[in-house]
Amino acid sequence: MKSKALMAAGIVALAGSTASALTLDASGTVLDWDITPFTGVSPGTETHANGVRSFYQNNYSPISYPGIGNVPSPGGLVGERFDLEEMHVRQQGSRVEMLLVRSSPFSASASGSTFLLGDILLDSTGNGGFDYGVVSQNANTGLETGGFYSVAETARLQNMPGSYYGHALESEIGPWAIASGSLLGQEDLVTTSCNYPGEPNTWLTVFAFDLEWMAVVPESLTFSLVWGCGNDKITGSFAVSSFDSQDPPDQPPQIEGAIPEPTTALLAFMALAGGGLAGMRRRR
Ligand SMILES: [Ca+2]
Ligand SMILES: [Ca+2]
Ligand SMILES: [Ca+2]
Repeated sequence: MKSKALMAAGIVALAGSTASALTLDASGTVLDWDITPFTGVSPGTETHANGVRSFYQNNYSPISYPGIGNVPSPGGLVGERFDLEEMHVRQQGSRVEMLLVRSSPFSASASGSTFLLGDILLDSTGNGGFDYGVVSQNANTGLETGGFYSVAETARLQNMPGSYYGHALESEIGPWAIASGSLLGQEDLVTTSCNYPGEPNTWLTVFAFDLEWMAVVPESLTFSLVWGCGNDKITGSFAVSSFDSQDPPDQPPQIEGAIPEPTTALLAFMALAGGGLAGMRRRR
């Protein structure tokens, strides 16, 4: 027990303002999440035994585009470029993390335009409006990458050739980014890429925020994320669990037995080795 405590302390000492690990094994399984992309039924949702709620929307769009239906616009190989494929959400204490799986990094081009991956927009009251959000990239509207904002104003889709800006579908697609708001907290994003069978060049990013940054902890959160062109959207709702608000935000929640020992040991080894873990934050 003593050595375990020391290892945990070592990991915490490395903690910065970054999201959790994004380490994949040879089969592309995200170790810290026990999630293997492209193994769920799409479209569909599933809550895993470890509490991770998964929204599978690979090769699917909740928007029915003219002529092609519920697939990323403009369909085919070019539509795949904008495919927002999976969203996995979990809560550990007051901390919420979202793992996004998609076909392009933070920008993709079509019709001579470069489109940007939108911000994560959160509806905390279930009325369809967006109250909070996490900024995907400063390039969107100039806000802090990884910043958690209360939303004053949202931004419409990018007004460029190839975009659904001004199209009859724009309101259904919804806003693209946070235009203005108040910065409540910040986490670095963690991103990696991997080739999966039939889905090469897949990008994975973990976004994170703390529920205690919000004025009122909601009962549920609806996540929404679109590309600047509106060519795909991923959305889903997550039920928020109660937690001990006495936990200091920087203290990892004590979830006995929730984490398999080999994972902890591996992470401790990696932390000691110092390999690329400057940005790693453990919330054990
Ligand atoms: Ca796909
Ligand atoms: Ca999709
Ligand atoms: Ca893909």
